[in-house]
Amino acid sequence: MKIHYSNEVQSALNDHKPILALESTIIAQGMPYPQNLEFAQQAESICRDQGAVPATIAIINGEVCVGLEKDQIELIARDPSVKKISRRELGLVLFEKWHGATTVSATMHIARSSGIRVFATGGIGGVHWSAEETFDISEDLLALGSIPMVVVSAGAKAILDIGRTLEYLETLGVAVVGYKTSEFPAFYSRHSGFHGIHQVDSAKHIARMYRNHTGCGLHSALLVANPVSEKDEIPARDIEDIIAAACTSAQEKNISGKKLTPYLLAEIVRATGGRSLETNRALALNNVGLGAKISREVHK
Ligand code: PSU
Ligand code: MN
Repeated sequence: MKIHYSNEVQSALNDHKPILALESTIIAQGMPYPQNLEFAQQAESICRDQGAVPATIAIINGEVCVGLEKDQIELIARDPSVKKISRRELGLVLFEKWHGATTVSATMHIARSSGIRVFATGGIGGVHWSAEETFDISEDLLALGSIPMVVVSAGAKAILDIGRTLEYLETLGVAVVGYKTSEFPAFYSRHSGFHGIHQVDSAKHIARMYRNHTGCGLHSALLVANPVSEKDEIPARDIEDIIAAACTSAQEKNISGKKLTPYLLAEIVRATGGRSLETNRALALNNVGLGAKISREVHK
């Protein structure tokens, strides 16, 4: 795979500086313009403040880009022709010379090929409600099962069946730890009701655990579940009905496949009058902050 590195990322690679991978589907399909652009810029500056070099990953004109220039981030944030690209579609988007925003699975693949070991997202994809009928299970899970990186996420998106997502993560051999919690967080909310995951309290310990994980010859990811802060969360009881209504509305409109997650997120933003967008931004930035700290520890 031919990769184009931004100047900033190229010099970080040369100088062996800590780098944090960031995805672009959260920008192009996960949030509306202009809040998405503001988010993408904030994510990069938080990362730099924490002492890591941000590598936002996307496909521009069929070229794999690790680290984006200002105008490229703007393109991803506002050009409606930017497609949502998961790992299996990489060859296709390169061949067609399209613009592509990379999901967790595609971002992990590219980051790993660049030698980047730590990645922060908002919430990973997983097993959707009614997956027993629709078979809608995100390729993110397979990438987590097969790429040995540290991935920081606010649990799994609350639009998913979290219990089944956790079971599937086990099947795939993904190591799951909670940052300062033993309860798997539910994206917008700190609590999911799924207790008993291993708690880790510092970036240093996560980096050590990751070294042990890969040292055992394991090729799966270490998923760090990082709950949104109390002040930014939407308690589960306030959002449950809204999520259920969004899922019903998607069913009625026959929205499925890769359109489903962006549709549900947008519906929830509409139904909460923008509150869920604020929470999404806060939780993703929180993950970037922790991801940058872990990346520094991993690079020591
Ligand atoms: N986190 C967010 N918003 C998002 C995503 C993550 O806060 O939009 C994206 C990620 O790119 C993830 C994708 O890979 O949602 C999952 O899509 P799907 O359910 O179609 O696999
Ligand atoms: Mn899907």
